[in-house]
Amino acid sequence: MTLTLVVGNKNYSSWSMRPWVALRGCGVPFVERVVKFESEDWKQNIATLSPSGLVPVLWEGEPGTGFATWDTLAIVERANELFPDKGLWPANPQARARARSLAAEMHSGFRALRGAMPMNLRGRHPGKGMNPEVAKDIARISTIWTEARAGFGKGGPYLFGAFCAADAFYAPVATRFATYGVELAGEAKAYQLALLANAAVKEWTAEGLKETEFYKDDEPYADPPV
Ligand SMILES: N[C@@H](CCC(=O)N[C@@H](CS)C(=O)NCC(=O)O)C(=O)O
Repeated sequence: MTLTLVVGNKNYSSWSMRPWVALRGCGVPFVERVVKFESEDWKQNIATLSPSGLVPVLWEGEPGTGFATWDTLAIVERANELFPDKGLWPANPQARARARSLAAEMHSGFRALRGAMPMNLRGRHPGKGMNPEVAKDIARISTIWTEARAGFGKGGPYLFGAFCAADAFYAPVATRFATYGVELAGEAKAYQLALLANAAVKEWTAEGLKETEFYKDDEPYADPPV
C-alpha cells in the first residue's frame, strides 16, 4: 500500500516539514504530493486531498479516495503504527513519553515564536521578530533540548540519541533560528547544528530553497520581489 504525504510549500510550510522529515529521517517509504498555497492546483484539489482543508495529510492508497490521516501528530502516530520498527519514537518507555511531550509542546505551543518568526528557509532576517515573549519561547526550547540531550541523548547527536519524530518537530525551529539569527549556546547550539546537518532536513531545505513563490503573510520582514 503506497503512502502519500500531501504537503505545502517547502520554503514556508513548517507543519508540512515535520512529518515529511520524520518519515524520511526514519526511513518510512512514502511519495509526496506538493500542493502550493494559493495555486490553481490548491484551489482545484485541496478539498479532495485534505479533509481539513489544510496540509499535511497522509493517504494510505489513492490520495482522495484512500484512507486519510491529517494533522502532524496524528500522521506521525499513524506512521508509527504502520511501521513500528522504524524508530519514529524511542524504544525506551520513558524516553518515548518524553519525546511525545516535546513533540506535543511544539504542536500546541510556542505561539509567540511561530507568529513573529514564521518559517522561511531562504529568508535571512537577523534580529527581526525578537520580543520578550519570543525570548521566553526560545529559552524554554533551549532548556528542553538541553535536558533531553542530557537525560536521553547519549546514543547519538539528537534529542533521544537516534533521530526520532521529536527531532523532526523541532526541525522548523532550528531553521527559524538560522533565518532570524537567533544564537544559542552550549548543548542547545550543538543540537541545532546536528539537526540542520540531518540528511532529511537538508533534503527538504534544498528543495525549499528552489521555490520562488512569495507570500506576504509569511514574509513580515520583506517586500515582494519586483
Ligand atoms: N495543526 C495542523 C496545522 C496545519 C496547518 O495549519 N497547515 C497550514 C500550512 S503550514 C495550511 O494548510 N494552511 C492553508 C490554509 O490555511 O489555507 C497540523 O499539525 O497539521
